[in-house]
Amino acid sequence: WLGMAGKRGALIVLEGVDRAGKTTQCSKLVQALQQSGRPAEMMRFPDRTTTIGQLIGAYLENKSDLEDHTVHLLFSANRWEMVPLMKKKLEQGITLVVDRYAFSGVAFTSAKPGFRLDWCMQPDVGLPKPDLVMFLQLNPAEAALRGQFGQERYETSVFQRTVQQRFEQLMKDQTVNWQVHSTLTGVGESSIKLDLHCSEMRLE
Ligand code: NYM
Ligand code: MG
Repeated sequence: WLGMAGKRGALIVLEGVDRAGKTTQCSKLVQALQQSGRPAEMMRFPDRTTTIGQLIGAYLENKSDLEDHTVHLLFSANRWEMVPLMKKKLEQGITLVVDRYAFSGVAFTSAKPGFRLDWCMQPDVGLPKPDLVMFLQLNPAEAALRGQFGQERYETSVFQRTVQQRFEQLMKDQTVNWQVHSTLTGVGESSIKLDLHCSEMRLE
């Protein structure tokens, strides 16, 4: 664990298209961290348990329709409402492993027609900036093995291909500490390098 000086926890985000295996890798990472004696907890976005999260959940399950800008802002609000808790935990020295963050917010909404990347990024400006963002790369062979998509909104191959392209655009941002991992090998803990100096998301 290079560069993890001081006692604040690290903010580690896992990103990727649907079915990339983020949830599994998040749990493994939390376990590995805990076993190495570092307090770690998992979080996920959207957090469907809050009032805002329930609106998002109904939308994703196709039980309600929401206007595209509106739901984008709800996803962002769902992150903002967790910021006080996230900051508290990080200050307590707890490392947070987060299943999706603002990058999913931008990648999914900007995959819809008529949405510009910079508009999509704006509501998340000022969120705690991750020390590391691990992008889980789902290769086509593996995707085929994982079978058909479920019933949730966005779960079509056509849409996911566009989402993947948006993620690739976002990964060009050199101010974000991106690391690409294959779903086949998963997230190894050896290669994690952390920079705990930056604190807020910016708009580049
Ligand atoms: N999603 C997730 C968004 O569209 N915007 C966001 O800001 C976030 C965090 O929600 N298809 C999408 C990506 C997924 C869906 O996520 C639900 P999950 O991890 O399957 O619960
Ligand atoms: Mg899903």
